[in-house]
Amino acid sequence: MKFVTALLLLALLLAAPMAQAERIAQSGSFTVDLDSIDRESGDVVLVTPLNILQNPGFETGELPPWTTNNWSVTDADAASGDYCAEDFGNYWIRQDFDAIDVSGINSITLWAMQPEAAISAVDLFYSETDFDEFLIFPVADWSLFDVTAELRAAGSLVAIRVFGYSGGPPGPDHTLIDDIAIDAQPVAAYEATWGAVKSLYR
Ligand SMILES: [Ca+2]
Repeated sequence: MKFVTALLLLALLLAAPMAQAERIAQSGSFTVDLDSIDRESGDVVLVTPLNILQNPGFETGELPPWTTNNWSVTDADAASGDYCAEDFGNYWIRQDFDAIDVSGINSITLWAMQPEAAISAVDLFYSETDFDEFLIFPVADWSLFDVTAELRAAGSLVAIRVFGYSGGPPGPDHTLIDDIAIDAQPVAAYEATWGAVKSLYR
């Protein structure tokens, strides 16, 4: 009996966060909290996109709002879409954003590739001057790096910065990145009343 109770408790503990994470769904340009759907009236709560970064996959074909001291956008070898960002040398690319409390951040991920399989430093900023720097190790194929564990337990994140590298093997010191994502808790944006629209057709 105790064993069954413990199993049930474990199942509940495991299911609770997963259920929460799975209740947000995307369809076309809509992101919706599934628990908010009123199937009678058609009312639903739309939520903001999860990624707080702008131009995360460089699909504008330009860098802004990313800033840099040498990176550029290229339409060769993108991880997804048509564009990615590339650099030759130990230079940085950075995006600043409205401060977000770390408790609201679900994950921080990026795609990276280096033909020479070298190193890439990543900085997470908590103020203009306060940041943590750590390394990821890109290889010659596009790979997904999850750096969520590098996030501090408390504080507010204000920027992310990624470096290329110089030195090592004799070839070009080439770094490419794409689809950088700081996924945050969705925030209810507004309530759409599709019921009112539907009633026009009855
Ligand atoms: Ca892209």
